[in-house]
Amino acid sequence: MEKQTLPDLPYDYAALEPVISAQIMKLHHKMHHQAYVNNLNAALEKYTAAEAKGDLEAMVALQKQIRFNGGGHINHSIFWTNLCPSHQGGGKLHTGPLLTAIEEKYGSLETFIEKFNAQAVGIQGSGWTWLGFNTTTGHIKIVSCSNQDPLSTEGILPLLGIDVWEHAYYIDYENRRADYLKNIWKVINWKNVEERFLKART
Ligand code: MN3
Repeated sequence: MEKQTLPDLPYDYAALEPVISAQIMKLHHKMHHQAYVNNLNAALEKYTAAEAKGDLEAMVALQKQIRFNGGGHINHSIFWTNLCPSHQGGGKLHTGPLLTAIEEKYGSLETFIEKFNAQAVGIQGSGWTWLGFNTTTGHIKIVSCSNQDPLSTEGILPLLGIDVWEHAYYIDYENRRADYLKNIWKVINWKNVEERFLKART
């Protein structure tokens, strides 16, 4: 298997200020995400070796590490593209099929954001809240996942994920997770979320 690599951010580290500081973005991308990639590659290498030896116990034991670090890599790779500076359109969703789907299900974008934030504030410990697309029902859904569990393992396609691990906000917001969640909507790349929605719907 080819080595996994850290994707570049589609904007500068300071581009999301003042909602998310350059300091957080740099640490989060260069240190945290990079660590998930490194640990994933190490675990996959061990897995390949165990598989070659037919060591089933070692293969099973490695699955926790692969899930955690692979999930971290998958989730952050989506998260970076879900964000964009406000001067490049971040935070703006005025029309289109995604807004229609949100309004059909939640009444309004504001109500959707309230419900999403209520779930995200309530996550105990570390995790993510997602807007996902359930391919079985054909509907969008707000779902929370613990740790780095990827939403796709729930059978739901990820459209928009918000990282509520403390490393995502603590330097800027300290213990005020609710303030981080209130502000992050100013830098949501709705164009990216809508592209994911249209792709998921087909
Ligand atoms: Mn994170």
